[in-house]
Amino acid sequence: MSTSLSESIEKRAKTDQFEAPDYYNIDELLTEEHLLVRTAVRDWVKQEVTPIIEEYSEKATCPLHLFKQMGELGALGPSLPEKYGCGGMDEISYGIIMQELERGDSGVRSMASVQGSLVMYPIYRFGSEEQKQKYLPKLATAEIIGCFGLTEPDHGSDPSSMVTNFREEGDAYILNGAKMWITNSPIADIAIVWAKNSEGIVRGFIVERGMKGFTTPEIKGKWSLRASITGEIVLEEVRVPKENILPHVQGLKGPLSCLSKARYGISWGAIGAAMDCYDAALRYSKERIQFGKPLGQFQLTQKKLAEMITEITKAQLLAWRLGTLANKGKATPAQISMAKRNNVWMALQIAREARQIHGGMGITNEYPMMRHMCNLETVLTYEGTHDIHLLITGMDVTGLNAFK
Ligand code: TGC
Ligand code: FAD
Repeated sequence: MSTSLSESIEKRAKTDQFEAPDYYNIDELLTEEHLLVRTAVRDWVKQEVTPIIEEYSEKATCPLHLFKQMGELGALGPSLPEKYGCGGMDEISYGIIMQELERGDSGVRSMASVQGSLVMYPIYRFGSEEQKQKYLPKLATAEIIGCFGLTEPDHGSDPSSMVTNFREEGDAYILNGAKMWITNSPIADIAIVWAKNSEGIVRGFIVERGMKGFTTPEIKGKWSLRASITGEIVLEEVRVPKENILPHVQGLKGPLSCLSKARYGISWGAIGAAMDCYDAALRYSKERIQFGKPLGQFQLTQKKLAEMITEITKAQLLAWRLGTLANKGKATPAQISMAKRNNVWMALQIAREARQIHGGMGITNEYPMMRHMCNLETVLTYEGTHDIHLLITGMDVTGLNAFK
């Protein structure tokens, strides 16, 4: 490592003075286990993510070495059972882990969300016992990396129109098609791929790296989520053994159930990004002097900070309540949509306001707002766009379906 890089890493490690806001004493609603998990992940983010993340983002490179460390932390599949090498934690702990990871960077949270909620969860929920034993322990430690292929070049918000298809041939299924915008695909050892048969029935498959006809070109040129690697999945007559189909689900509710799990995590994760921006802005507003007084003494700055903490507090309460429902298995997909939509939008607005409070300095990599802001444009789009989630709420309250 060059001296200047190691110096800058050391400086960033020292300057991560993050203090999480808790205006409504929400910590009192958390258990000792929740607080322990939070401390472990928060400390890890300070030591391992903050010092390097600007550099990796600028270079549009994924910090792959963090996967194994996240495995050791128990951040991959935290709420899946211990008997498969997973954390066996509750849904609030899972949410808190996502919050702390996204406080570091949305791309780092994405690495964990995809592995845990979109790869391990479908194998756990819809896989055979053999599949669970074969893949889950290795995914939990990041010995292998997975990705989730639902979106296609011509079918994003409307996955029911997917054209990726499979047919039966002897002891295998033959897959053809293409998936687009797939987090981790270029580095993945396995891919959960959703495809339709000639009758239009959607099934999930575990496709392994090395199967002939399976390729994963990288998508370059992203201004957002630059520390996360994204690619395509191309399937050309890929022969997938019959034992690699997910036996226990048919239809679109398979992939959509996985999305519910991941969207829940994002509703917590976005709070982390918002807290990081608010914390930076609050500190800066007390330090920066203009017109002979700190920025924080101007009413307009106070308005910005007061609105930020109000919105963060509302989002924290929404996530906590959703977590208590999820622990009882009672969080509905529509409730999850509301929290994902509200909390991501809230975080994006806070990133913008916090950037404004920093003036010109706010556009530099000395502060995290621009990186969070750019990342949050993706978070607003993936796992169902802002408007798709609004229409899910609209459908839930009216009983009328805007999609059909
Ligand atoms: P629809 O007829 O409403 O539903 C089909 C079946 O699925 C059930 N269902 C759900 N089940 C569990 N969780 C959910 N969230 C569910 N939503 C629907 C539904 O009950 C039904 O079941 P059944 O038994 O009756 O068959 O389906 P639709 O085709 O009308 O679609 C509705 C719509 C638009 C809401 C859905 O397609 C949608 O959510 N679209 C958005 C697509 C999306 O979110 N894509 C995300 C791709 S993955 C990703 O972005 C990963 S980023 C990862 C990272 O890096 O962090
Ligand atoms: P479109 O569906 O074309 O939507 C374009 C615009 O039209 C949006 O504003 C949308 O809200 C609006 N729109 C669409 N339909 C309606 C409607 N009925 N009413 C009103 N407005 C509508 N997918 C995966 O499967 N796996 C992954 O790992 C994954 N990772 C991703 C990583 C990144 C960095 C990104 C950017 C995306 C990722 N995605 C992944 C894909 C993501 O889920 C899709 O981008 C998203 O679902 C939107 O699809 P689309 O981009 O095709 O936009």
